[in-house]
Amino acid sequence: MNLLVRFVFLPILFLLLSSITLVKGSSKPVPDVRNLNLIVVEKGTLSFSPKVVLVKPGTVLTWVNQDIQDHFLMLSSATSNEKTIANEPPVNQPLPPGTRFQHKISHTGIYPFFCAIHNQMWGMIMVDENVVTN
Ligand SMILES: [Cu+2]
Repeated sequence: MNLLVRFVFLPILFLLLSSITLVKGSSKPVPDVRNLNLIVVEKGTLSFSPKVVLVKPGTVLTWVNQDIQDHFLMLSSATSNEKTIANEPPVNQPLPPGTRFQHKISHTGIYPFFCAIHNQMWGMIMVDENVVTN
C-alpha cells in the first residue's frame, strides 16, 4: 500500500498540480472588449476578431471581411429574452471578400453569430445597458 502511494498516487498528484500551475502561468490578460463595435475577419484566419464584444443597446456593429474568400454572417438573439427575440430579427448576410456589413442592435441580450460556411468561425455580441465607457 505504501509503495502504491509512493509510486502511483503521489506522481499522479504531482502531475495534476504541476499542470494546474502551467495553465495558470500561461494565462494572458483578458482583452477589454467593452464598446468595441468592429469585428474583422483577417485574411486566412478563419475567425472573427474579437470573438466577443460587450456593447450598449443602440450600437451599430460592423463586420468586415478582409479575407480573400467568402464568408456568410448569421446572427440571432435566440438565447435572449422573449422581448429581444421578438424585436431583433435574425441576420443572414453574405460577406464577400472586401465587403463590410453594418447592423444596429437596439435591445439588451446575447447574440451569438457564426459563419454559415465555416463552422469554426463564431462569436458573440453581449448587449447591456451598464457597459462602462473607457
Ligand atoms: Cu466563413
